[in-house]
Amino acid sequence: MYKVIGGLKTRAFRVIWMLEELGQPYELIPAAPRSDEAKAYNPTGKVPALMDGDELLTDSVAIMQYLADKHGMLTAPAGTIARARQDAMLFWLIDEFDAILWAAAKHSFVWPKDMRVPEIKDSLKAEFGRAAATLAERLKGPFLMGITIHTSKPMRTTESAAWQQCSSISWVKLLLRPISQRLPSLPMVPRETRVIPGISSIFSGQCPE
Ligand SMILES: N[C@@H](CCC(=O)N[C@@H](CS)C(=O)NCC(=O)O)C(=O)O
Repeated sequence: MYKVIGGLKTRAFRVIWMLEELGQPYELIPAAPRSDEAKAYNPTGKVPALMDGDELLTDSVAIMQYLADKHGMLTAPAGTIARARQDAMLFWLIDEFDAILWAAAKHSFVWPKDMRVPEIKDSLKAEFGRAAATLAERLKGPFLMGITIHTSKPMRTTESAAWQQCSSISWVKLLLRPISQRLPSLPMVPRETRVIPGISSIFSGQCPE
């Protein structure tokens, strides 16, 4: 059985969602970022990590793509044009949403106060607003990549739904409005998340760690 290392309020959520979608059993080892438990699996202390038998894998997107490839679901096959476009969307989301939100989170509540540089948030806000407007333009229907769900979906929905609940970065919700208007269901808890044990804690107004 797979072992997922990390908590639901971290990027481990993406891996858990993927395993739920794949119908694969897993054991959750709820290690906090940088905890001794997390370091026992990943020397950097970052979560998530995944144990597949004796093999340790790290980085949520790499783990999700590995699982999708291995089980032959939720992804375009490697070596196809569709896969290249799927990867392009994923990497764009990582660059333009994940990285910016993570930087904003670090300077808002993750890092100790003496390490935060609040002034940086104005430019992060501008960058995020530009990315959100671009994403709204890229949407051609209710899903990012057509009607098939795939690896970019957990990421997109985690970022948008969970972060919209996040009151510490007040502009996130505002700047995602153009996307929400095109995806009327986006602000709501996605249907699939209801089956994940403990998921309600993510959507209860707490910011991701
Ligand atoms: N790119 C990595 C980022 C992992 C990451 O930064 N995880 C956070 C929790 S969501 C963490 O462990 N932070 C602790 C740290 O940065 O030291 C992934 O997607 O798995």
